[in-house]
Amino acid sequence: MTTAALTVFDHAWALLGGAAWLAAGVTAVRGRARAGLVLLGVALLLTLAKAVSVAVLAGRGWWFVQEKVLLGMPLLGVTALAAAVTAGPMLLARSTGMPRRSGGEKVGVVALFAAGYAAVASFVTTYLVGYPLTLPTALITVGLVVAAVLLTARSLPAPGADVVGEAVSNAGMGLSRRGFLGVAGGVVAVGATGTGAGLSVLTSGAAHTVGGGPGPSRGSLVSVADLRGPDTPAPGGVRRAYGVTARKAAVRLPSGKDIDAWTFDGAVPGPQLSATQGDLLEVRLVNQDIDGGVTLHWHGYDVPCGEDGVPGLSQPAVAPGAAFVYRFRAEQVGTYWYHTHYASHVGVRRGLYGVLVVTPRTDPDPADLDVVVPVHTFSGGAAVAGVEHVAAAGATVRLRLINTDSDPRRFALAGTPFRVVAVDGRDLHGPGETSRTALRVAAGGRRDLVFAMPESAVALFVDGVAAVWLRPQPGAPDGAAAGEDTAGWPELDLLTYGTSTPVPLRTAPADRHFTLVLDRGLAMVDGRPAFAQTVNGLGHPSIPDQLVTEGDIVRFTVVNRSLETHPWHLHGHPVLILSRDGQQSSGSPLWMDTFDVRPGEVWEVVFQATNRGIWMNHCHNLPHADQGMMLRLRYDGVSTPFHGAHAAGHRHPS
Ligand SMILES: [Cu+2]
Repeated sequence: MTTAALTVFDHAWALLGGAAWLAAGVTAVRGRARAGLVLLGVALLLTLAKAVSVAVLAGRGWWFVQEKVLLGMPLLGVTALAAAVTAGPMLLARSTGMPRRSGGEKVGVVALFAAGYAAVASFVTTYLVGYPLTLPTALITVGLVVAAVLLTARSLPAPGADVVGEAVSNAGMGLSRRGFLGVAGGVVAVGATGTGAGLSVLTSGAAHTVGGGPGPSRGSLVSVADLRGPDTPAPGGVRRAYGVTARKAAVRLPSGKDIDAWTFDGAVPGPQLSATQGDLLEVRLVNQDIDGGVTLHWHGYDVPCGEDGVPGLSQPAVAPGAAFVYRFRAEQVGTYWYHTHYASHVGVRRGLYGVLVVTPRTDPDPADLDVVVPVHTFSGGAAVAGVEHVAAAGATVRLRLINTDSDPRRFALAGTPFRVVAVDGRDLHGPGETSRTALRVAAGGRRDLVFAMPESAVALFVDGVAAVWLRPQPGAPDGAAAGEDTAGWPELDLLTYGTSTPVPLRTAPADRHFTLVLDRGLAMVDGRPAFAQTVNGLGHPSIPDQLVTEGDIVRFTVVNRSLETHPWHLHGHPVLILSRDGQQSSGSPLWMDTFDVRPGEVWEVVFQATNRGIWMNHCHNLPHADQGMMLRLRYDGVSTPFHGAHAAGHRHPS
């Protein structure tokens, strides 16, 4: 069973168990002993089921169960046991008409409620707090459960007295009528929760984590503003100057619908920026009328930090009427894209993105037809649909697939075998031919496919819809490709695709190792409490910076505790995939800048810190990033003079 399914079952057992325990308590108060006995049995079974699911989940990793093992299960276990040994005999005696043992009844009923509160508390701590469990959280939880138990005990009628009405009225209105809070309840509730709350304030606010490496040195600071690209091309390269204007424009989608888009140069996608390896790219961005601001971030391209286009971190946002010039050498060959990084959950979705393709200086095997497919979804439909190309039979075709959305996309190429020659811009080693396999591409990710054009039509399906057609001659029929049911095709697993070749980084000991546990929970985001997308229980900008030293070999363990997919994206560095859920990468070395961590998955990745700066490290589901799921990787000795959107302690403009 998948870890995600186990998590769902664990939630279910906790909620159903809580309901059964509370129902048993209410039934016992009402004097319906037989029903109470049945509910007690059901509650015990559900508690047992929860214990089993927690035990299995523990085998998947401590991150998935820490709060359950340390807090939820002990609370539930103690109270369930107490309920079984006190309420069990009492209900059995009552339902069989045996003489009542005076005094024990109330204890049994209170124990049933206590188990119910514990089960609910177990669910709430998992759902709202998660990993890591902190002492303040544990104190607050225990304090609230004990207080609820004491309140219940005080509100219950004396043994033999009647009945539900009184209990209910005590619970509901007794507060003002009788001073219903007991001294003990007050002390426990206020004491534990107050201490917990106080501790949580005192212990919050770590500025950075060091991942087992040394802390910050007192070395002289370099500003990211000075980490700019060269202003000359590499020998043999040329200077390629582009001007790109961000502006609002009406755009007609292939569906025929007109939308009010935010564009680069009035089109979506924006202009394709092309270069040959070694060229100098010089891109002058002008913001005509995009409120708030705009920047250009070179997704997956390892530019110097000052060119990275993160507002408030590597530059100020480019305000309406202002401009910014980006300069960097096109050293990396491959398929990339650029997009605004200012309130990007809004800006990219509305159209502020474009394509960047860098080709090798000498290509021994150039494609006859080279097609870029930047998939983007607007509320009025897709930006890629109904596209047609012609390539003569036998011609080499290269498709550059780019997912510019915030959700994963499923691509399927029907009508021909193909090879996946590059992932996230980086060439694969020994990619074999495959056919009738689908490609899942993370938000922000890219795949380059190459195939020889057959004598019949080829269709590229995106999420089950034929979006791009390639025909051997104009008007050639759809043929067999049209009828392919690509939904049933298996997904190509890149961890086993291609052939292995040694990469020293794979086995080198890590200088620093950071664990990122992704989840949802209550956390502060930009100074406000929210049901946030969290990293290690915290939301941006409260998540500590990850500190690295230039040259460090840095390992990430990325754990997804949540029930949503998180496409993880580190700026400025590709990461080498080591394993997913313990399965080692055994195919081609797999370098990615955006990897999809699905619910319940654990990824191990490694990279070398060779690009000085302060870099965003975030979920590329852009609404998730906005809801807290982003942090910074900071090189020792680097500072930023900018502040705002992505600097710590400032409100994210949106
Ligand atoms: Cu996410």
